[in-house]
Amino acid sequence: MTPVPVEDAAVAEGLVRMRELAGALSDVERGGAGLRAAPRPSDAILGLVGPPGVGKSSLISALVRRARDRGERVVVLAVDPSSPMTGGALLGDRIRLAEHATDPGVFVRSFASRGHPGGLSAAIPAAVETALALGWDRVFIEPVGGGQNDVDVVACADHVVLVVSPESGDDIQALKAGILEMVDVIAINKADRPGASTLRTMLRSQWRGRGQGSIVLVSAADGTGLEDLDDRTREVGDGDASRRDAALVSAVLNDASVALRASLADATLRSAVIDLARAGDRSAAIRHLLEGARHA
Ligand SMILES: Nc1nc2c(ncn2[C@@H]2O[C@H](COP(=O)(O)OP(=O)(O)OP(=O)(O)O)[C@@H](O)[C@H]2O)c(=O)[nH]1
Ligand SMILES: [Mg+2]
Repeated sequence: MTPVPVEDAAVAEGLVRMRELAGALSDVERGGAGLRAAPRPSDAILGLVGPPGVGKSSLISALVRRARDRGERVVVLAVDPSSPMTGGALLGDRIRLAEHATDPGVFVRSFASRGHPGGLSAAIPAAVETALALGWDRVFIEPVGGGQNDVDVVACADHVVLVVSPESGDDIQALKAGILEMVDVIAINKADRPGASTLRTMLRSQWRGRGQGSIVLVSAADGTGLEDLDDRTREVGDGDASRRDAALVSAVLNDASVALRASLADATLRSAVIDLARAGDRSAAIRHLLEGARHA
């Protein structure tokens, strides 16, 4: 291989750090435990969740720009549920983040859950901790495909922003139940388009129990509100433990359901569970299933 010429030592050091992180993340992706960060700031991990096309990647790109201006080294993880349907979305993420492609202080990785023993909820924290342990300052996470991925991201992020846009009215109704209670800030992106303030009014009434100031109007396109959003996502506080606990419980329940479903691949267990359920004894069926899964 021809050596890559680099103009100065700082760039060379940056490339070495990138390679180190790339290798460590590949290890995590293969099911490795990863590294554990020493005590770290409680605002290092930012998750951006929300319906497709609302501008999550564009906002991340803008927030990355601000972080770079502060001298922080940044990792962006696009979390891929490994469905063939998401190929286009990941390509879109790459394009949105292209302005940072030659910056050795920005590492972008699409993180696939395929084959990971614990599913996404185990892979994401390991990847994030590994990045922080290797000295990267901030991690942005964008789940692709929503649903359970959103919850898994909420469970490991210090701050979570729900991104919506004036066009996403229907998608907001369809958000995974409870996700609204799990986010710290709602960013209404594309505020340069009509309908943003109407949406804010609607969300204010829907999003009870939170400070109304936590709904911000932003535009990744013209820069409106970015400073405000950046400040809110870096406010160091105690963190909302209840929010994270709720997401963790939801993530564990999801993993449990995946594991129970997998254990039903055993034909004997499956027919025993069906027999009990058919006989009307649902709780016996559940007990039998749990017991069977434990020995699987
Ligand atoms: N008008 C306007 N368009 C925007 C803004 N932010 C993003 N867009 C556009 O919205 C489209 C989707 O942006 P992305 O950043 O890819 O959105 P996303 O939420 O990451 O999309 P997925 O990853 O596919 O779910 C792109 O065409 C962007 O150029 C904004 O503030 N204003
Ligand atoms: Mg995106």
